[in-house]
Amino acid sequence: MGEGDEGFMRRALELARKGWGWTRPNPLVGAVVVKDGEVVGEGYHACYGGPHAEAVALHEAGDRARGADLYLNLEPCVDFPGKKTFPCTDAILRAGIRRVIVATRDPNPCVDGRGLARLREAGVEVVEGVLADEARVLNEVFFHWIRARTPFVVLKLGMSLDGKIASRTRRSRWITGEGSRRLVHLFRARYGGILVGVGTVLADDPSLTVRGVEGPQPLRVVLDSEGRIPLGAKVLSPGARTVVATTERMPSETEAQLCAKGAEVWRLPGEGGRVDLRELLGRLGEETDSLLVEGGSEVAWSFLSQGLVHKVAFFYAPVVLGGREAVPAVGGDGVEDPAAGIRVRDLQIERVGEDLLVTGYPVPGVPSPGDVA
Ligand code: AOF
Ligand code: ZN
Repeated sequence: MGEGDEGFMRRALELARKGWGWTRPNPLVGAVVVKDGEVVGEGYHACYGGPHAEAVALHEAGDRARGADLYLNLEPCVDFPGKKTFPCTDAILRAGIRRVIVATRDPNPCVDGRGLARLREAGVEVVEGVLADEARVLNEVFFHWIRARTPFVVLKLGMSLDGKIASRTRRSRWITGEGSRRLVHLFRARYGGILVGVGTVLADDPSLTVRGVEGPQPLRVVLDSEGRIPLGAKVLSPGARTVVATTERMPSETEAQLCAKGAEVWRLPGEGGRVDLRELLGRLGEETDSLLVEGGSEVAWSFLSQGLVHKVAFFYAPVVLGGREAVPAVGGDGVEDPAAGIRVRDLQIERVGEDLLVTGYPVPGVPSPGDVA
């Protein structure tokens, strides 16, 4: 590994982040061309269907790319059926790059090492694994979706310090602060879909749109197995697509009314009268790469207990609500034995204004019998 490799890779990651929200289901990719220790070209993948990071950076570098080093947070692509752009591996060879430094391989089964192999065969020096962990976290959505073809699921909950998402009067506004709410809008722009249970629609009437930050509007999804969603709900307002995920229990009249309001009704198989979440995720995976689950507490437990959450983002406000009738962040039956609790790995803590944001990755363990909702 050369001296400045990490520094230039850090720059590639920084550039990649500029595509935040616009590239899905493509990854975030940044590229830096370095000649004699100096940056001569930079680029990033700015939007889905647009030029790849390498193409932009090599174009900027022009002739100076000959004999230069190229830093990439992701392995360059090769050709495959249905591809929208010229393969970057070929562009790199044509430009006469001498050394390619990548953070990670591209897990796309159509690429998966072929890009690097091709470069090596052509005599280009390839270095792998520089800032690999950072690069994998940056593209955790892509790394999941491209292989599983189901959305990467993030469970986001805003709660009091004592873990309540609503007081005993069911009121939930506003427990977390301004900074947290802003960050939630950034999340909504980053992830392709937002899901809530109909209970949340009835209690809070959220519109589930992105406001105050740059980004595309996510697909709004309401879990509503019986069709209780009010026709005047804000989530049905124009401005973003809305899917109401339901079962055969929704009256066809309700379905017709919802469709007339522009919503899409998905009738899915039921599990004990509730929408089968695996079926829902399978179908959502055809529409988007990621899903932000925003509650409420029953929905949170349903996803968690079935091992369907990839990442949690819990916001804690510096306030205690108390009350045995208050709404806990995660409801359902919970586990009987604390040893059967859902472990969360790689916890990270951040301050967001006065609040704390805790993120981590639930470990897909096997819950003991009787502990599954
Ligand atoms: C790169 N550089 O900037 C990106 C890559 O349909 P296309 O042509 O846009 O190709 C999409 C695939 O290319 C995507 O699934 C992923 O494997 C890779 N993304 N590769 O070399 C980039 N965005
Ligand atoms: Zn490419």
